[in-house]
Amino acid sequence: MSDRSGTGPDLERFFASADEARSCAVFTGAGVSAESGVPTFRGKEGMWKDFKAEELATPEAFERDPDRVLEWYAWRREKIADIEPNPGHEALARAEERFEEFTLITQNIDGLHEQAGSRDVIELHGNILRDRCHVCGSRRGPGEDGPRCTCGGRYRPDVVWFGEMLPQQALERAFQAARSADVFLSVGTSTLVYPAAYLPFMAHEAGAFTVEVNPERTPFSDQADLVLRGASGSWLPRLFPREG
Ligand code: BJW
Ligand code: ZN
Repeated sequence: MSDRSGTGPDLERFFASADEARSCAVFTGAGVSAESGVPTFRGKEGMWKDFKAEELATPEAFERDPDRVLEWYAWRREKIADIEPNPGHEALARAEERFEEFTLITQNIDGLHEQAGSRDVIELHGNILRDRCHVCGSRRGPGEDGPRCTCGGRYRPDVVWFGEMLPQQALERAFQAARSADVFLSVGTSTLVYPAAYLPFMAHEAGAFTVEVNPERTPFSDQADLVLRGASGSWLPRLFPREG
């Protein structure tokens, strides 16, 4: 048995649903990495309080001033290089073992879920550690250098900018997981950026027991079956304790 002491009636509702559940899907945003020291996009501490998201994370910005955009990503890669997963990421890596079917869907581009040991992560917005050619789309991993691809196009981070399509297979798998989940958690996301933000609503619509973990209200808060206000690094280890 795992340790469920000190949980209270709210968490009992989660455990009752989780015990019955065959499938669980978890949807994460920048908030899960906040306690690792990665700034979020929006809100008080957001890294974009000095930049507008829409100003730098767009193909138009890159076409207008690639050096400026690449400089911003270089700065962010540097920031991410030294950080470690936190207890929230670790709890989600453990959660894989608890359900017959488990799907982790992230909007994050920092690779921290994989680093914490999650094995099958659906990355909806790409990964900052890879590059891809802005013209032909060919990808390259970390360590490969030079601004241009053999086709002559410029390399850019392999992430999804505003106005760009999400990777289609990843999005389809995520929609399918949200529709078929018995339990669905939405963690650390402002739930403002679409199409990813459809996921919790789809899960709710399809009848999942839905949980929101976030210190702040979001557009999904009113529909969630259970709202846990606070940091994911403290809630997730209580939802998915170490077996002991
Ligand atoms: C904590 C915490 C702690 C703090 N513990 N929690 C309707 C339908 C479809 C599309 C649209 C639509 N309306 C508009 C659109 C277009 C647009 C969009 O959604 N705009 C909205 C802003 C209105 N979407 C797109 O353009 C998407 N593409 C697309 O739709 O293609 C089809 C199309 C093409 C052309 C025209 C129209 C359609 C692409 C979206 C790509 C988003 N990319 C980014 C950048 C990635 C690269 C990079 O990192 O540089 O992805 S933007 C940024 O936002 C990033 C994030 O993944 C994403 C979501 O943010 P997230 O993760 O929720 O972070 P925050 O900061 O917003 O929130 C953090 C939360 O954590 C807060 O709630 C805190 O309270 C909480 N928190 N500490 C737990 N310790
Ligand atoms: Zn190319």
